[in-house]
Amino acid sequence: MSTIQSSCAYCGVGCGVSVSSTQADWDHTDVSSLTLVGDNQHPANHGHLCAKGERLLDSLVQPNVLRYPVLRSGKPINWDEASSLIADKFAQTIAQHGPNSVALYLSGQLLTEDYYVANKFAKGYLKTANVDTNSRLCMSSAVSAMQRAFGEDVVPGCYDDIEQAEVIVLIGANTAWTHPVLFQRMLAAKRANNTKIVVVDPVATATAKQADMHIAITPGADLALFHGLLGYLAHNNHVDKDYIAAHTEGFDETVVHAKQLSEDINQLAKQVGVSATTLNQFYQLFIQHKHVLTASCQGVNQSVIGTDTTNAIINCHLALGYVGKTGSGFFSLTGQPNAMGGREVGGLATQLACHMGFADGERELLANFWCVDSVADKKGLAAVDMFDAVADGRIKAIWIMGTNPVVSLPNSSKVAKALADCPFVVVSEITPDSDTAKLADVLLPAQGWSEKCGTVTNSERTITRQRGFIAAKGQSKADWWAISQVAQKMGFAGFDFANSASVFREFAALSAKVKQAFPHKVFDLSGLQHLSDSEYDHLAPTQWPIATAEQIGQRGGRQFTRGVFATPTGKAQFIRPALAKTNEASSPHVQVIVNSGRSRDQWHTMTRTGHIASLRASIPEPVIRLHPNMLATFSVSDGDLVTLESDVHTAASPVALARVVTDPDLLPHMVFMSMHWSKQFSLGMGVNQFLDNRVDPVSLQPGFKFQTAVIKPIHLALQGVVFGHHDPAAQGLCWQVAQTLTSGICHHIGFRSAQDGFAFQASAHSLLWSANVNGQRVHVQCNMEKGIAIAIKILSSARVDLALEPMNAFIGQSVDKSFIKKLHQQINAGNSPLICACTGVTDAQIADEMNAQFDQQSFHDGKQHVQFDKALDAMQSSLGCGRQCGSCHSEVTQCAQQHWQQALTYIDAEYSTEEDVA
Ligand SMILES: Nc1nc2c(c(=O)[nH]1)N[C@H]1C(S)=C(S)[C@@H](COP(=O)(O)OP(=O)(O)OC[C@H]3O[C@@H](n4cnc5c(=O)[nH]c(N)nc54)[C@H](O)[C@@H]3O)O[C@H]1N2
Ligand SMILES: Nc1nc2c(c(=O)[nH]1)N[C@H]1C(S)=C(S)[C@@H](COP(=O)(O)OP(=O)(O)OC[C@H]3O[C@@H](n4cnc5c(=O)[nH]c(N)nc54)[C@H](O)[C@@H]3O)O[C@H]1N2
Ligand code: SF4
Ligand SMILES: [Mo]
Repeated sequence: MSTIQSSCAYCGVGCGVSVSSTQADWDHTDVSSLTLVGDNQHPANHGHLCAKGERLLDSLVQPNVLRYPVLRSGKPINWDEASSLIADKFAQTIAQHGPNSVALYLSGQLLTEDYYVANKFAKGYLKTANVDTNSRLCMSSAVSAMQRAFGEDVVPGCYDDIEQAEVIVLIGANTAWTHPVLFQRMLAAKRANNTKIVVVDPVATATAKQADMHIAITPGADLALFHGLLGYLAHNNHVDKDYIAAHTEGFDETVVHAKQLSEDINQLAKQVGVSATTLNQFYQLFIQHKHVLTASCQGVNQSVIGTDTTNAIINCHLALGYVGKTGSGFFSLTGQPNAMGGREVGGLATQLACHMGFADGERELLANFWCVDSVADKKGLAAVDMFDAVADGRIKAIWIMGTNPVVSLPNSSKVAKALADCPFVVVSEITPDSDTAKLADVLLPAQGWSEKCGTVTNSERTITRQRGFIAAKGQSKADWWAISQVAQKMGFAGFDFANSASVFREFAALSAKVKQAFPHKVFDLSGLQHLSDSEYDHLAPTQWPIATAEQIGQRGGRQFTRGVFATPTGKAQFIRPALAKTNEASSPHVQVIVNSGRSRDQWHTMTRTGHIASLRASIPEPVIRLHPNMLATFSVSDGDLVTLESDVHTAASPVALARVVTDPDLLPHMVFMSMHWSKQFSLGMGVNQFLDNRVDPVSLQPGFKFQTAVIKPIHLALQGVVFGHHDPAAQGLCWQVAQTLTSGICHHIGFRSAQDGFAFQASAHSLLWSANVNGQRVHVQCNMEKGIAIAIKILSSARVDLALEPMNAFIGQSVDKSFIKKLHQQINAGNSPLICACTGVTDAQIADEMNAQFDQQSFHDGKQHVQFDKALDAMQSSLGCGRQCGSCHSEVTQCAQQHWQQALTYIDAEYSTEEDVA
């Protein structure tokens, strides 16, 4: 048995994984001979993983992997042809229209080596800074705020602060689902040290439910909340005057405004959306405790006032004098595994490598280092502007790498049209199925996680080696290699890298030069510039700054601890927010605010997790969560299908976007839809087609979380599921969602006209009958070929709840009397929703076990003495649910509570009936 250490492919927690193989030869290992566990040596996770991390190996068994370069016509070509074609097209476009007519759009899921080479290619040789990344949609408000306050994009704290904090405030972060391993660490700190967890989120999320305090904030009011806090601290004389005087600038101007805001606490509380008592309690936490850690994520970043809001949070820590001190200060939770690495190499159009800007001295240093006359002379176009420029023809050739912008950018239909019309689109992907890949003129096969090799940097500045452990499929190549090929074909020197180690060494050497020239910068990889190939291969997780080789494998620790910052004066900056701005509705006809984000078990546009049956089971179809009070306003009921209508998108003949699920955890007037759905999985596509692309003026990050739209019900005559053969282009399909099961794929379908529904895949060789699911009449059609079931269609007037896996097992069986009887029974049995993805435990199993516990306890101790906590514990011990990765803990508890309550109500009813009879 041999083992390789690597890092998880998903979120910015950056967990280490250990992959073991029973075969000695790693190059030819197939996935089935591998096992994966959390790396207990890794400082980020100490062996823990979440449900997505645990299923990393399943993600490799993809239905459709891209194996060779291919043209839009479908014609495969070889790498030599592909790189020549790209080099020619880019060179011609630049010759005719100038360097800014081309662009690269990258991703926080690329490795640092890929990112470095892409930046060198564009900014150093193509002479354009039109290189942006999906991190613009993700981290740029935090980046801009840290640059403004600290002078550099440097997260001061580290994960160890979690155990040192007395209070952890999570702002706009559903950490229980999105950074699960860190959240488990926070819960452990809560159990061990009584750490208070506070969640600021308009939604009572799974995270909020496990917190000590939930501030159900009015969307966008975080700025008022934290600017008000600064005023409150000043009013109460609870600011560190010495620290402010010695280490900061701009306090006086900022605090004047803050004090005005907090003067009338009742008015402020109203603005924030909480009671004055709650607001006072929240503010007092900052006075009563020294060690308060705040951590923010997309609820803050993805806002048109995201940068000001983040600075308002940082201002409070500066006023308290707590930046870079143990267990306190500001922390930014990064989204993607290498969002931080991308920022280090200058992945954003608004910066150059190693945290440099476009000042003359910085550009000169870079040009000298790369041995070119000059580098790009000004900032390039950021994501949203970049695709606007593609749409209006300013950009004529674009290379998209490791991201799916047709799904993930706001106003996505415009992005799709822009790419369809763009003269030359290159997409580097691991699958040909992504919505963006479908629009590529040249599609390049990239090595994915498990094949590729390089480094990533997580939220706390720790660099971890991502190591390949499977032979690359077909002709797939590292992204840095693909860029280097094209660069060489264009005649550029400096792209003859032998391996990823040589790319990394060059980047670290550049960092050393930058540190030498600008010693106030914190970012420093000098200690890594002389790594040999073998040292690079064996590099242990290392936190930057790394000044000397002796520091390899160590933790660089907290930054700005001595109050010296990376600004020209060395002092941190208070930033006065532009208070005139608010997170206004984009339309005067406010109907609902559309909030969007993540689900627990899926990753982004689902290209890597949509095919994993166990991760698909919890939310099989796209849903829009809606407060129950709003159902009447939109004339919809739970389970109905709807679409949205907004200023940017009014579909002429709309298909259904999502199914309504009522959710009292939301504020009224707010709906939530996940960002995950796309054309690849759902005919209705995703939420981004309805969102406008307004951005924060400083960070240029889109305000995804606050948009307005109208809900439109879509009435279907028939809807249901088809197992086995499916015709996606059939007439009248208005709802179509593909779901991978362990044994195949089924499709959720719907028709506006009953005629179309009955006609769907009608065949002379089919059996037709009706059945009953929970009292609901359904139509069954079983198509056969040579006596074998090839398709089973179930349709009804409303949603049909079926156990999908056992239903699909009937496909491929001989159709005889016993088949029909069993199928009929299976349909009648209906279904129970999945609650825990790790163990596969369903609602029905939890109900059964809770009822059994209830009966047992009431038998022994009497009905008056039953204890929920005891039953919950016994149920979890028996079923194992909620105890593996822990991210579904709150859903398991809620589900158990519901069934417990039912059991109690049932008993009450029994008692009252008995009494009545008596
Ligand atoms: N399961 C899973 N985990 C992931 C990812 C994934 O796709 N799936 N993606 C990763 C990536 S790239 C990222 S960026 C992170 C994102 O991680 P998070 O930011 O934690 O996730 P989101 O669901 O985008 O949004 C967080 C919360 O912001 C809240 N919010 C909306 N408006 C406001 C507001 O005005 N104020 C406040 N305070 N809150 C508001 C939403 O209600 C939501 O609960 O997750 C990472 N982890
Ligand atoms: N409405 C709404 N929209 C959002 C958000 C939101 O909260 N709400 N969140 C935004 C945020 S924070 C983010 S980070 C983005 C994420 O959005 P995207 O970046 O568009 O989403 P992914 O699905 O991660 O796309 C990554 C693509 O890269 C491919 N890939 C995987 N590995 C490799 C590789 O090694 N090389 C190459 N070349 N390709 C690879 C995958 O197959 C996949 O298609 O979405 C943003 N969009
Ligand atoms: S928390 Fe989960 S998704 Fe994030 S890095 Fe760790 S295992 Fe991967
Ligand atoms: Mo992100």
